[in-house]
Amino acid sequence: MDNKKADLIYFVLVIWFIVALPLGISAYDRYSWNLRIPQEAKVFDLTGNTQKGWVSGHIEAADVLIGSLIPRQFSPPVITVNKGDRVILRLASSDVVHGFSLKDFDIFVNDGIHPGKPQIVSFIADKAGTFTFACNSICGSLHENMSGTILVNA
Ligand SMILES: [Cu+2]
Repeated sequence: MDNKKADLIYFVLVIWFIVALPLGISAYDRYSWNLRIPQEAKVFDLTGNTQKGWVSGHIEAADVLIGSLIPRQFSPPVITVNKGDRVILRLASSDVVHGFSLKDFDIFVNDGIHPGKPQIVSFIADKAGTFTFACNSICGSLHENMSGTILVNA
């Protein structure tokens, strides 16, 4: 085999690794996340942001920047479920380290929700009522406003 051919094969292999490895990792990541989520569960995404508080849905840092240029209403999220539901919250951060507490259901994320490293919390909504969740990691001047509601219908 001449050198040029070997170079080309080597080049293709390197490119293949550069492309395939991250794709493989993210596919495996998604796969293993889904394994941890039961089919019947009610799944909600919440993203913590120092300016907007808890925001419903999955939001990247760039979306928040664009969102602050275009005035968009961010109201504290209300999550509505039925009594007996298995509730799964996927918690993410768009900026700094946030925390999460829902003390009525004994849920506390103590090691923080770091940007790029979402956390899952899971519980059974075994009592009806209106419950408040918050951020339990001091994340900025608006930390006190960082809350939302879980409404459990009987
Ligand atoms: Cu926070």
